[in-house]
Amino acid sequence: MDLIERLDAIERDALASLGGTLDADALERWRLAVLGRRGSLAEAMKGVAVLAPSDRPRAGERANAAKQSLEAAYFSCLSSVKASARAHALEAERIDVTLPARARPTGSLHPVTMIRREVEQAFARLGFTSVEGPEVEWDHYNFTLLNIPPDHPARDTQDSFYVQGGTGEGGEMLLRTQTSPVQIRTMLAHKPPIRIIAPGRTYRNEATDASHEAMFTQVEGLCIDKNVTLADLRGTLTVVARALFGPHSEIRFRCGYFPFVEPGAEIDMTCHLCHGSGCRVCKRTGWIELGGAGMVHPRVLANVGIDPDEYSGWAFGCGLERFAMLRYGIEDIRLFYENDVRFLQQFA
Ligand code: FA5
Repeated sequence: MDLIERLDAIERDALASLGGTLDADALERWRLAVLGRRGSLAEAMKGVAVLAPSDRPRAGERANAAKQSLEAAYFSCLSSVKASARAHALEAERIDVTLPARARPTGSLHPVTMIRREVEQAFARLGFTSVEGPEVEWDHYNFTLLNIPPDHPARDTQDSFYVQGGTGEGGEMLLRTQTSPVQIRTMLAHKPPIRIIAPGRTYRNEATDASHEAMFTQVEGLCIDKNVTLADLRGTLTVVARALFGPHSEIRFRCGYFPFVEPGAEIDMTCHLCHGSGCRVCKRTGWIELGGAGMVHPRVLANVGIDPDEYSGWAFGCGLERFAMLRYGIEDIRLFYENDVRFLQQFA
C-alpha cells in the first residue's frame, strides 16, 4: 500500500472509530492513538521524508489534509463532551429557587436586658441619664464614702467577694455589692444638679434560693439639686412603676435603714396582678417590695464635696431580676443565669 492509500485508510478508520463519542476518557485515548506524538498519523507522516523528492509534495499535502480533518473531528467531539458534562452537572446541582429559605438560628435579648432597657427609657423620659461604674470596686467607694462603718457586717468576707492581693489607695478591692458606689463616683465627678440612674451587675457572697443570687443586677437612682424632697422620689418612682407595670401602680414607703440615707425607706409597689387586693404573688399583702431608698445622708454629701446646707437629694436601689420576675411571671431567680436555651428562647 503506498503512503497516500495508508493516509486515506488512517483517516477513514479513525473517523469511523471516533463516531460521535461523548466519553471524555475514550476521546483522550483516541487522541493519543491517532494524533499523539506516537500515534498512527505521526508514524505515517514519517514516511513522507523517505519518499522520492518528486512524490513528497503530494504525499505531504495529503498528510496535512488528513491531520486537519482529524483535528477538526477531535475538537468538535471535545466541545460536545464538554457541553454534555456541563449539562449533567447543571442537572445534578439543580437549585429549586422556590423552596423556602432555611431559617438561621438567631439569639434574642436576655429578659434582664429587656427590663433594663425599659427602665432606662422610662427614666430618660424624666431627664435621667444612664451611667455605669466598675464591677470591681474599691471598698472606699463601695462602703467608706457611703458612710458604712468599718465594722459593718456587709464588709465581712462572708457577705462580699474580695479580690486577693487587691489593695491600693482605695483600700481593698472587691466585687461591688451594690450599685451605690456609682452615686459616689458621679457626685465626685459632677456638680449638682444631678439626675442619673446606674444599672449594672452586683455580687454578694450568699447562699442562693428562689429569690437570691450571688450575681444579680441592681439599678441605682440619684437626684441631687436644691429643695429636692422625698415627695419627688415618690412621684418619680410612681411614673416609672406605671410605665413598667401599668396605670394602677402605686408606691409606698416603709421605714428602712441604710447608712447612706436619712431618712431611709423600703419601697413597695401595689401588686400588679391583684392591684392591691391580695394574691399568691404578693403573699396576700397587696404590696410587692422593690428595693431601698431615702434622702442622701448629709455626711455622704459632705464626703463628696457637696454642701448639705445648699443641696439635698434622694437615692434608691432596686433589683432588676425582681422586676423581670414580676413582669414575666418567673418564680425562681436562678433560671436567669442557668443558660438554659429553652428558658431564654421564650423571650425571643
Ligand atoms: C441596697 O443594695 C442599697 N444599696 C439600696 C439603696 C440604694 C438604698 C440607695 C438606699 C439608697 P438592698 O441590699 O436591700 O439595698 O438591695 C436592694 C435590692 O436589690 C433588693 O430589694 C433586691 O431587689 C435586690 N437584691 C438584693 N440582694 C439580692 C440577691 N442576692 N439576689 C437578687 N436580688 C437581690
